[in-house]
Amino acid sequence: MNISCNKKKVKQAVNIVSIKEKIQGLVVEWDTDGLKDYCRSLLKNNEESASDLLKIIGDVMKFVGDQFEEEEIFLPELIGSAETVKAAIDEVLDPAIRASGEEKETMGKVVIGTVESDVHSIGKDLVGSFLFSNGFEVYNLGVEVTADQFISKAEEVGANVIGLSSLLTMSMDFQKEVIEELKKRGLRDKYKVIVGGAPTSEDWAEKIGADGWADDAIEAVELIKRILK
Ligand code: B1M
Repeated sequence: MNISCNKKKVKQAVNIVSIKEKIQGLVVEWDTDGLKDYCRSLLKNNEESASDLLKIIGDVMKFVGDQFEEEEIFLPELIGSAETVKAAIDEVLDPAIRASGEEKETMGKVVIGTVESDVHSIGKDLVGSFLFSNGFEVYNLGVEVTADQFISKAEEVGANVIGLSSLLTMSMDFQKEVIEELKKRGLRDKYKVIVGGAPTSEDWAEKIGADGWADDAIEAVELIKRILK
């Protein structure tokens, strides 16, 4: 590898670090307009892609989550950061990904949501955006989604996959409930069901009879590509 190529790689790495620092600052300050404007300017100047910005924002939220767990910050601060991130994803990054993916042939239809009783949306939204940017048609049903809502939407749009997110130990059983409800309605074999979210695991997915489990958004895309092959 020549020197100029190495220099370019170092410059790229430095850029990513400074972009992440800037984004982290805006998120912890709850500067929603600042974050949206900064993301817009990075996209406009082709300095970063929407998918890479989503990855950076995911890392920043993990940092904020760790601070909360270590009691460095408290619930109101956590909510402020989460709302700031959500606005940037909903209003800037998701539309940018959708605009760039318009011409893509669909890889499959995925109905995704956070299960009943659980309001955590950020991880599930990242998974939805990554799927979309990889050519899937995504129906994001939001949070506190019931088994009936998942199944009705899947039936309505002719989905291939139902994706169930859960961030609470107490809401994990609702993932199982969706699978049981599919069985009751004689629809289990019609859909691939994948599960994810921090308290879930490969063992859990196997235990409840899901078709797969993914640790993060990138793995979720790979998993769905694999099981639909
Ligand atoms: Co909540 N919360 N929260 N929270 N919150 C957690 C999850 C918790 C671990 C914090 C803690 O106490 N240590 C804890 C759960 C403990 C447990 O049950 N195991 C917790 C709790 C207890 C609660 C409340 C009960 C607090 C209260 O009110 N006393 C309450 C729940 C209310 C309810 O749901 N009914 C609550 C509320 C909230 C806020 C509203 C303040 C906010 C959510 C805002 C929002 O989402 N719009 C919030 C947040 C932000 C968190 C933490 C700090 C961060 C979650 C997050 O966004 N992470 C979280 C602690 C933590 O994770 N460190 C915590 C970033 C995101 C990118 O990662 O969501 O893990 P994650 O998603 C990843 C993977 O998990 C995976 O890919 C994603 C991207 O890489 N993934 C999938 C997720 N879904 C997937 C689906 C897939 C595949 C992969 O396929 C379908």
